[in-house]
Amino acid sequence: MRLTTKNTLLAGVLAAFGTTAILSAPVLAGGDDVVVEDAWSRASIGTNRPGVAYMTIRNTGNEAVTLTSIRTDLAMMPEIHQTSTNAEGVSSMAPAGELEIAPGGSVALEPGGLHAMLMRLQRPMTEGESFALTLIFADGAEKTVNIPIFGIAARGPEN
Ligand SMILES: [Cu+2]
Repeated sequence: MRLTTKNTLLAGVLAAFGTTAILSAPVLAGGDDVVVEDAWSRASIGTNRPGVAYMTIRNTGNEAVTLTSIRTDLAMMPEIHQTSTNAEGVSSMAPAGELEIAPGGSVALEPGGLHAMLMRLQRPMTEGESFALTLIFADGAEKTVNIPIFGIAARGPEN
């Protein structure tokens, strides 16, 4: 009986908003519109040093998406970092903050630039294995990708 009442109420709400409004409502569009390409990472030596992962994150939707954080069982403190090089040629890195990706745009995490820093590794990153990493967007959407682990000297996704 309760279910019937609830369904009747829902039907009323749907009717009130109209079909068009329902169809165009972006329900957690961030995750569905995001495509991740060329994800890769390098093997680590033990767990004392942070790991790193790279990928291209593409927004195929019609609205900007904002990547706010990342999560993985592999590391307790995963974070998007930006590497920059100063006038003296000394490079350093810092948290990149939120990354907005325009409709049809993409952001590349690659050596020397943005990267997923995997701090406080929970286990070594072993060549030939892979791990899951979840991208978390401002609207609450999540996208989990499987990232292959290449050799310790790998330089790109083709390794
Ligand atoms: Cu870093």
